[in-house]
Amino acid sequence: MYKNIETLLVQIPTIRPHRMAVATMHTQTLVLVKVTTDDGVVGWGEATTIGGLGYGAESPESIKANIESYFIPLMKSLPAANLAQTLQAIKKNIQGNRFAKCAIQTALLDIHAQRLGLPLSEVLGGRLRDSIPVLWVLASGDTEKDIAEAQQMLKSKRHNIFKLKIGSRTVEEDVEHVLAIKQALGADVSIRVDLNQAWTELEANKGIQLLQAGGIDLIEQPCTTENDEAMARLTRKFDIAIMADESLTGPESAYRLAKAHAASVFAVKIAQSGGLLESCEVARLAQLAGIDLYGGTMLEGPVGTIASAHVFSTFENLAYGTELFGPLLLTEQILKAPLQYENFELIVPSAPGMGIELDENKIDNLRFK
Ligand code: MUC
Ligand code: MG
Repeated sequence: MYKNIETLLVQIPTIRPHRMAVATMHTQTLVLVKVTTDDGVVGWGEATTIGGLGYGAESPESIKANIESYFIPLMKSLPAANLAQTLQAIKKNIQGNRFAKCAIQTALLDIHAQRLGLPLSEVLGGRLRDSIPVLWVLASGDTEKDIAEAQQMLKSKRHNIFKLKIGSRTVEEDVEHVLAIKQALGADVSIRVDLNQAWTELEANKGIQLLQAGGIDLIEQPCTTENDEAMARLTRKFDIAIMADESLTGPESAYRLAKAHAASVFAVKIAQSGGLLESCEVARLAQLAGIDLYGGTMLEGPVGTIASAHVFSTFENLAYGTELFGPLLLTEQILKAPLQYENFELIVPSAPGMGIELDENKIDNLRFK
């Protein structure tokens, strides 16, 4: 039986403003879920999103309310704390709510893996790597500041791949900004851009041509989620990798996008996929369709980040690496021991379950509402 299920909103300042086409973040609100079984095993999950309702259809407040009003009564009504039966009951009784579902599933898998005495990755099919590459997002909004930030990251061997958030200025201004950074960092450093759906197809044609000629490696979600046809036309037209991010909302959308050849790379996100198991299904579909993989983030704190790392460690193809830098963007990690980022990679923990220990005193101090 489930003894206690708690949803906590925790607000943490970012180390600098993080500017994206959809929002500028000065703080991040983590949505944490703590599940305790009647025999005392504790599992954690996370359902963090970006910019309130700016990025997706679930906000921190709606996730908390829906977990408290619908998930918890349903889970407490079940006769046993059984992983598969709980997930089946949630699937049958609750529509949508992918972020909330992901947080609950993460906590249940954490409990399950701890009971088996195995790292979470082994419950998901087994890890193929003990560490994964992590890029950094340059999003200060200022070209010189971004170059200085990137140079610092290269020097400290923390990141050697960079993603730039563009789409809030004109195509020409954005291209100028991106290519100035590419030139300053040199040919060996991979630069990608994320439009967060900001471009029309016409703007995308103009912008992608210039960015491809300037040596940029990847264009993320140039057009809106409603415009799979434009994404498909751009994928066909350009050699540069075109990645689906917001368009990917779980296995059904992965199947639809793969059939339409609407991307050459998928950004897999555990919350957008609706869970860790569903993320593995998205990856499998991509693999069958010959689509490359990238491990995405909703700028989660350590729980969502490490859950994602366990998932991504199992992918056969992780051609474009990951962006699991969320905890590094925050001024506080809320862990007893910090995550290990070294040599441009994040180490996937090997202790049973998720393999991290939360600092509940720190969490209590940062809780709000
Ligand atoms: C997104 O759309 O990729 C990931 C990194 C970042 O800076 O924002 C997120 C969302
Ligand atoms: Mg994106």
